[in-house]
Amino acid sequence: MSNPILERARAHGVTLEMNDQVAVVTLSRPAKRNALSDSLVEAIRDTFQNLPEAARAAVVCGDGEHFCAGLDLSELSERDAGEGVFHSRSWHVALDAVQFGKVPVLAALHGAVVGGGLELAAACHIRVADDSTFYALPEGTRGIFVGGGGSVRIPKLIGVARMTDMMLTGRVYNALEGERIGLAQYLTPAGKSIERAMELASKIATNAPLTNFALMHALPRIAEQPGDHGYLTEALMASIAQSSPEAKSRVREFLAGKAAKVRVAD
Ligand code: 1HE
Repeated sequence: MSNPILERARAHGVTLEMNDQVAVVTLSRPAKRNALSDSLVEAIRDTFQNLPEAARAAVVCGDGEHFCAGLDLSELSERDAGEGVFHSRSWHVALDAVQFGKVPVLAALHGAVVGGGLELAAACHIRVADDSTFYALPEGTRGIFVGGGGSVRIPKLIGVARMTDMMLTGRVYNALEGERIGLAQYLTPAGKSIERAMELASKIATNAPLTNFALMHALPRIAEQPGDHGYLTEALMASIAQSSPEAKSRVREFLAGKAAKVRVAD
């Protein structure tokens, strides 16, 4: 890999491999359970800001027994209030690079998905968990608060009440409960989340790029707009997407009986 920014990210514990059109991004600090040090957060930002042109989807996963243990607590000790604000804002930039980057991102989860690890997972577009996955927000019990966009993103997945409970009581959700309440959209047997995420990513990579763009960049903004504004944004986005040659040829293929029908999965 020749990009020096990606080389630096690799040296700081984030590796990137291309698997056909899917960028596989791995948190690679297993001895510390992929705890998010400042340099790891920077490496996530740099990797997602510099995905290869060929990437059409990405999967983010963690090396070792856990997806991610959250903030590296060893770096927390001496930060004052001002430094804390800038630290949190640097996470916002990094996780925005995941959510609002070039391609849809799937999180392949296993083991601990806690604190900042859950904030990272929540910045992804789809979460695929395996049976070993568990979720927690131990910030409450550590005397701190989320700082990586979790208070914006996590209530959108599970609601304010459940997030409040997780933080007030230290409640840990297991894999099945996590899927049931909306922390993950897919659940696989242990060790299979990466495989399933790769299958889904390969499928997503074949979508029309403008449709993927609309889902990543327009849908979350429309969902935040007053309904009346949302209808207008939706109409604009829909007309841009449907006017692309790609959309027209896909619809022609269906009408000619050459495209896949909608079917219930096996
Ligand atoms: C760490 C961290 C970490 C592990 N920072 N070093 N996050 C937490 O409060 C979660 C804290 N971690 C844990 O509860 C557990 O480590 C796990 C459940 C994730 C994994 O348990 P286990 O038994 O597999 O590993 P371990 O033996 O606890 O940890 C292995 C090593 O990783 C050990 O270091 P060692 O030098 O003694 O080998 C741990 O100290 C180290 N380690 N987690 C630093 N988090 C933007 S704001 C976000 C705010 C938050 O994320 S708060 C939540 C922080």
